[in-house]
Amino acid sequence: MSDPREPAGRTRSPGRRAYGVDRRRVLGIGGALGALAAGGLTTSAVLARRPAVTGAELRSAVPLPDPYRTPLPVPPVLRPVDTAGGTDRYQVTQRAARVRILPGVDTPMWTYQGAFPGPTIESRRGRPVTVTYRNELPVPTVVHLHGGRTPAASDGYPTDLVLPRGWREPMDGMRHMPGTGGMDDPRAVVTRLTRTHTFPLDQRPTLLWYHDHRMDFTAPAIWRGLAGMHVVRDDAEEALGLPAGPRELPLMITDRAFAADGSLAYPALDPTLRDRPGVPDRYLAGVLGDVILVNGAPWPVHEVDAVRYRLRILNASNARHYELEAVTDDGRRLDLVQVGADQGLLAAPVTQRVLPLAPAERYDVVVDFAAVPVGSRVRLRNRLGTGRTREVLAFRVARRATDRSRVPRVLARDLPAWHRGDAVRVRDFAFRAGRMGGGHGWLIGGRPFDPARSDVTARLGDVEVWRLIADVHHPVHLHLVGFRVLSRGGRAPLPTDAGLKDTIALRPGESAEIITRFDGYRGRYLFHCHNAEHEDMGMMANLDIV
Ligand SMILES: [Cu+2]
Repeated sequence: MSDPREPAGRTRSPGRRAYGVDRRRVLGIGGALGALAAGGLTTSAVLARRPAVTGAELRSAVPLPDPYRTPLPVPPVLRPVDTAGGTDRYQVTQRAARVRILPGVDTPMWTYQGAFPGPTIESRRGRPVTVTYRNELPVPTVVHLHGGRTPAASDGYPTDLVLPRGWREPMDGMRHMPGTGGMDDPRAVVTRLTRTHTFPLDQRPTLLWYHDHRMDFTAPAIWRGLAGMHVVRDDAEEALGLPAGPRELPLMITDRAFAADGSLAYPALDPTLRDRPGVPDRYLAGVLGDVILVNGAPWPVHEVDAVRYRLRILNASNARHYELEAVTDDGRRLDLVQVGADQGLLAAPVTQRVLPLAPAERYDVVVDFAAVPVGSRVRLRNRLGTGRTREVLAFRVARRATDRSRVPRVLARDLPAWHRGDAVRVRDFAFRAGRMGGGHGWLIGGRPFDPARSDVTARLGDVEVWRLIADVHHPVHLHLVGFRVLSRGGRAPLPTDAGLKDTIALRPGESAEIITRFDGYRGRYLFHCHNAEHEDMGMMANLDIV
């Protein structure tokens, strides 16, 4: 039987780790659908069931706080070290730190600048930013700015590692490199200790986020704390009069689980995250935690005035999906007026009652607390959760106040209007578990990721339609470009598909069509599933823009 994972034309150098066999072995792929297949279900039976949850939940072994006691933190905005010459220059150190997440106990984490989430970077559209990342962690790192329109050299390709001091391996590409699943990647650009990324930020204003993207180890690295937010602003958006200042809240939602000593629980096969990637079979569909954190605080509460607030919501969870609704103490659901999507403002506001939020998706919504009695609460709840994971965040309405904010009927006129007829190509991609050697893996088009293989070559400036289909939940993310959703399941897109996206949540068994223009920069980029465990277990592909 031919092995579709063995790319044609690649030679195997003597002594090199055999890519296919070794990677399969280190991932323990023999039961990649273990979590779904528990109880002896076959793959087809699992797919027929269309599970509501993709992933398995870890249980914390430490007493958990009651919801809505911890104040909501807002990550500090990072100050540039230099602003000369029209560029804002930042320095960020990746280091281990003890972070107070649960009351009375510190949690050892891997952080940007000692905090979780990392500091927020605020920038202006078209004003370049450079960030020098310094790696003081014990393992290689890679930083990707999710949603950034970034030159390839600064995009954080998974093999463009920054090695820590003392890490032993050759610098020429990825040959025999420990901690990469035995992958070779001759195009990798590896540095030691630091790397400076250049972000032109010539893009629509929106909420981006930065996170680790290291080959095979993205999921545990993000889980340990390597994630932060980045807001891009411009004058036109500020002139709209949306709620601002303390009435604009960035909200990074994550789920985590904690061991008895307060440390983070995560089922890594190699807890050092040095050599052997992957998780036990039970967690191969994704790792879920039983504690919901917003900006790093468990089920926090935030005091608000009885006015409009702009909530900039990011799901930075590895695998957990949410369906958020805003519910008053007397059981009324408040409107969530969506003004923006992953890639910035909508053309016009769309009133939502529920926000389906897949990993890496963002929603920019305005919620009006004016009709909520002072002294009562509005809870942001997750309809997909059970027990405590139904709870996310509460707002306590403290006082009446004047409100000069508004939500204009027209928000933006610069949304791309691509039509099917503009597309020079239609491509099909299936995101599925599949046969991989003797077991299952997470595959795109039947193949697991190989950095050295060419998967998609697109011409700069071309418009393409991509047809995507999924078996279980797969949030599909394209680097570099935003896209619009043309259809879902052969029908019109959902109201929550409005605007310009960079991540689309495919639900079990669902197909969708997206349209995009490969615009910006030439070079090697990626598209992948943003279930972080799937991504680490093969569900990525190269996107070469030429
Ligand atoms: Cu996936």
